[in-house]
Amino acid sequence: MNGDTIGAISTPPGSGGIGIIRVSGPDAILTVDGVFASGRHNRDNYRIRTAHDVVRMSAFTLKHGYIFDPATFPEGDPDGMPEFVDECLVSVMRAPKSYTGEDVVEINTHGGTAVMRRVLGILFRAGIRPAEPGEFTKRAFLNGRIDLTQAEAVADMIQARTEESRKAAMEQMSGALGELVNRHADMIGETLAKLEVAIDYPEYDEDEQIISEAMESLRTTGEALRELAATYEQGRIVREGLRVAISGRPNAGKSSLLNALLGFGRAIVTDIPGTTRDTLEEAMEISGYPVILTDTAGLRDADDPVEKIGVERAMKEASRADIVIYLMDAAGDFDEEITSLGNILPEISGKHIILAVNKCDLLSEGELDERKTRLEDFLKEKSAEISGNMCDAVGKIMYISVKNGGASEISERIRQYLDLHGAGSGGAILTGERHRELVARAIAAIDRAAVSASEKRPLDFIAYDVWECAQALGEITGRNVTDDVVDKIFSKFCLGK
Ligand SMILES: Nc1nc2c(ncn2[C@@H]2O[C@H](COP(=O)(O)OP(=O)(O)OP(=O)(O)O)[C@@H](O)[C@H]2O)c(=O)[nH]1
Ligand SMILES: [Mg+2]
Repeated sequence: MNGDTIGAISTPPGSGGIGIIRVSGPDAILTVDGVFASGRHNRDNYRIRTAHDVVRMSAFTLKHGYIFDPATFPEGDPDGMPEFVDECLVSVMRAPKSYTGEDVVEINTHGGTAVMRRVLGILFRAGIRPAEPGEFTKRAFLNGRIDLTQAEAVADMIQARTEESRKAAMEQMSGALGELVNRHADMIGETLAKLEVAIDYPEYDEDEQIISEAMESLRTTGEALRELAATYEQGRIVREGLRVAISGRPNAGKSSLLNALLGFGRAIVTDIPGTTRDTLEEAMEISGYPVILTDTAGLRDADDPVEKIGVERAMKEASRADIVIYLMDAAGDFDEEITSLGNILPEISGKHIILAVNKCDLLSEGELDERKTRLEDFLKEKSAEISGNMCDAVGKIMYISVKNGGASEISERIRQYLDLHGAGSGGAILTGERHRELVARAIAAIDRAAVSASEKRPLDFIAYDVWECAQALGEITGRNVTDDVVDKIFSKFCLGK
């Protein structure tokens, strides 16, 4: 248990209907008691000093009253009243049944900057200290209320901007990931204990049997961890968002598409090729997932130095995207369009590509058919050199008109992609890079143990790798982590959480 009592504003900065100041620690109740007068006792100097309105509260109840500044009792006037700072509601949670596992008092004041700053100042003068970012949640972890994955999920929940991100955070906060990891950590722990016994008592000559049992158990854990590791890609989309770059030659209608997808005129659109020169990023939500859309400069051999940089950035953006929407201008010089497509294909071959021919409204049916044939013939010819993803896109070339609602067909494609690659039906998924690294470390240790076993190396070799696996798993849930790791995790939290 921590000896000191901490306090912070837990609601976001700025003005709001209410603001919550949270106080946690052994002196939480007494400290707030000393600066609070219940609505019944606020007119009576003697009652204010002696009623102990907060101390008398039962856990999980609310009391209405006033926060006063004890420094403002007038000197030399035994009947004098202190200054009332704000009208408020106070709630009490008693250890160990609270968020932190300690005594917690929350003061709901009006949500103004001056009010909350003043109340917090009064509490600091009364002896509590400012909480560090994430310190309430850190105490919940240190006091064993939650494991480390649950604590991290609290930060994810606060940051979640879309429905799927919220769901993933909720799943992890309820302990799904921690339970899965702990289950396997326990199994690994048992295996390790058996190996250690065998090492300590070599006279029982059962190594073969022990090793084969150990390998069986390691195999089970290895499979589960591999399955878990495979969810990271979904987890990354949930957490960081799906990156979608809009790419193509100047004037293809990229910025028009961005605007149409977003539903407002974010990017400048003109009929002058080379309008967009910088990359332009905007977040949106599709199917409950965060999607980061990027409009880019049209790809061409630019003379203008600024445009040149823009084209470089456009290429970079395409190469780091999950999905590249490649737009072609049906009404433009189609030979040029096809040549440019041929040039960019090798650069984006690993991506999921949505290939769309835009401005089809400008062509007659005959003209459009002619272009379709040219493009499809070109891609067939190229198909030997292009990757699976691209072949997939070739079969699904879109002929659209952004002017006439083509963006909704594109967002439907993105939706389909997310249905396939998104988080799906729940269960533990890996959203954090820290977790991914540790799972990979645990898998690597299991693989090494398997090699040692098959090469009939001494038991301690195997035991060392099993230990290493247990360490990695323990670091995920926080059963064994260094203070440095814990500090680093919680320092990323916001103040008051
Ligand atoms: N007829 C027609 N015009 C379109 C369509 N989509 C875009 N345009 C027009 O094409 C022109 C270029 O559109 P932009 O969205 O600026 O094209 P861009 O690809 O961003 O161009 P750069 O920024 O120069 O690379 C504008 O005049 C748009 O109004 C469409 O589907 N049909
Ligand atoms: Mg543009």
